Amino acid sequence: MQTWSSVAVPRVPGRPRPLRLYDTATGQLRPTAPGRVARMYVCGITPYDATHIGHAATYLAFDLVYRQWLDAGHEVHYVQNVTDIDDPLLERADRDDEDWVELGRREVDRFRADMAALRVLPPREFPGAVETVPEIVEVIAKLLANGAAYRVDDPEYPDIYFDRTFTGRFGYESNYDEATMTAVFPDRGGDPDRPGKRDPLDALLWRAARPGEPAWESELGTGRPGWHIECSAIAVNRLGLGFDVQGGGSDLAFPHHEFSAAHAEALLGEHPFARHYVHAGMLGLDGEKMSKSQGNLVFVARLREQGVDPAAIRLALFAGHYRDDRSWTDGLLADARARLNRWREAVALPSGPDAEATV
Ligand code: 5CA
Ligand code: ZN
Repeated sequence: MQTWSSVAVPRVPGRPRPLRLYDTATGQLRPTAPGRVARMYVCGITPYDATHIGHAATYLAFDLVYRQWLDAGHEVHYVQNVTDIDDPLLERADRDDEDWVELGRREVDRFRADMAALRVLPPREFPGAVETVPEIVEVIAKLLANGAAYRVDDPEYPDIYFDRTFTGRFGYESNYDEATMTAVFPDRGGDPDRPGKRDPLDALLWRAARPGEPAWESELGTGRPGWHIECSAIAVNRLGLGFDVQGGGSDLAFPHHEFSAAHAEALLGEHPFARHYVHAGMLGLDGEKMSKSQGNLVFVARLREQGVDPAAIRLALFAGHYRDDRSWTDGLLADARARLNRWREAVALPSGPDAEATV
């Protein structure tokens, strides 16, 4: 897919310091140690609704990683996917009696406009799941061939699953124990009760075609890819194994990043998928979880329509620590707007900002 427009990155005076990031897998704050080309994969949107302030917070966190590496003299190979075929997209299209392709296209357009307005640097590659179905199929076929994947015994819907015991490392990325995995799996796209699975936590790789659902013909049969394998295939085919940062919000630590890593490691027989697993905290609204069901989503586009300067949104989201779960409030935005005005006034002074003044 096409990305969005980039912006000039100013040179920052002084010597760059090595970037240290908290890694979920090891539970440590460790320096990133990229080669000449730093490699980063950040999980992209599922385009069934507009970009909310939580998405923006996560992409801004990784925008800082990108800019810090640039400042340190690295070239950055940044890949971000678009999950343009998955259950939530189909459910929304169904609800609104809209074509799922149209819905996805419109929301990706809006996402691009929001990211450009927030001056988030675009990824070098921005592939959608639909355009990468052939490469995902190839990866699943290899997993079937090497015994990491299996078909359920169901002649009507012969879905393909991943055997989570295959690599012997399952759980290393999230560090979740069995009870926690079992508790969160159904809420995050898992299907523990699907008959025929070897283990309730095994993840779907290929969903055989169901009536009325979009499907692709392939050597695996007619169907569509599961979610985790999408990111796994897209990442390894563009960045290789052992890339520097796998990123996303903390809701992706399990099962999504656990399985993305396990799939790739099972495919290539090497470890690790990524050297750092970096997770941004969840943004809520006034202390409540932001969710569609609660109807309390704050959309970036809506704020922009209301005349809020995107630089103030950026500043408000950077007012908190990227890893903390935190709340979006009117006060947070008001403070950021005031701070932005103060900074702009200071920069515009003929004498420049007063070094003694407090912010
Ligand atoms: N397409 C998948 C990833 S492959 C997905 O999770 N899409 S998403 O649209 O639901 O989320 C896009 C990104 O925003 C993900 O990195 C997700 O972790 C992050 N995100 C979602 N909700 C929030 C939130 N409330 N606060 C912070 N980040 C969030
Ligand atoms: Zn992903």
